[in-house]
Amino acid sequence: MKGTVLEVDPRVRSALDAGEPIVALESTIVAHGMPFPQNLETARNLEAIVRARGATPATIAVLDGQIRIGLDDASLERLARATNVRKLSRADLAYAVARGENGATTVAATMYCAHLAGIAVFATGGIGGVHRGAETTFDVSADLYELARTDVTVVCAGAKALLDVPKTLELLETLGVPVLCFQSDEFPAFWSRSSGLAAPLRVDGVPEIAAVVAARRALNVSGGVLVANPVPADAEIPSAEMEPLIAQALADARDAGIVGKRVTPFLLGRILTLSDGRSLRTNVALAEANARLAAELARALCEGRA
Ligand code: PSU
Ligand code: MN
Repeated sequence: MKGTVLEVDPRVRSALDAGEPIVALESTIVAHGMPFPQNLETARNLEAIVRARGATPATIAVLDGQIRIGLDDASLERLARATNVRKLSRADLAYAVARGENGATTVAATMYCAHLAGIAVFATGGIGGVHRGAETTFDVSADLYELARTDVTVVCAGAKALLDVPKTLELLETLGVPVLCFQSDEFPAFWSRSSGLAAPLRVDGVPEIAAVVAARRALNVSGGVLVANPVPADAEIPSAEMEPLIAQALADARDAGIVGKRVTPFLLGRILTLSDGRSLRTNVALAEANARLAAELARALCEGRA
């Protein structure tokens, strides 16, 4: 079964066989999270950053019903230009495979596929979380539940401030997901370095993160680890500046009757427009910083096992 649906890029295959460091990258950020051509430029840049740090990138997506672990440049471009790509979380993955469709994988689905392929580290922008108003809508991202069950370390810039960040942290704790805040006493809020919420756990160096991952393995604790890496200071948008834009975007989503899977892409798109593109530059900068940190972590984990 694995052989028929998992199509591993030759460069990723050889890195896996040699036990070399690999960093998984998601494709929803390419297909639904950023406009063309910045999405393609960013996707290429993230791969280059991972390579420059001595690891092999593996962007994950579903193309013609095949789960692709690592994309060649033509496939990356196809994904970035396509307009009819399904957003795939855990619930949708097999459906897209069965029908031979194209799909972009969210954090949840990318984690699952990375794990199937034997990849332990994954870099993204922000994770999904508990939406504001979840007490009535029940809108909670499947990303949180995937983190609870799948053994992959996810490097992100925290959870977007348009979510209910305190509830997101509470649920992560309940689900047994360690949240390691990198060089910070606060959990970062994606566009902003601070959320006003204390870091559940703090780490200051890559070897410390690797040690936590190794200790979890030794203790046989299953599930993912979340590393929260604050956006670089020169690219951040302070939360006081973000909050009115978020409020406007949420009101627009409500007025337009946006629900379900469309909520996150809609809000990101509105915020991009309302911030005159500033939020996109921040999004790119934090994704790049996460790719760097993830590559260093992948290397440290490989060295630790050698
Ligand atoms: N954060 C971004 N851009 C994105 C996403 C998050 O800056 O495109 C995507 C990720 O793929 C994440 C998904 O897994 O949104 C969460 O969607 P939902 O809330 O529908 O679970
Ligand atoms: Mn949702």
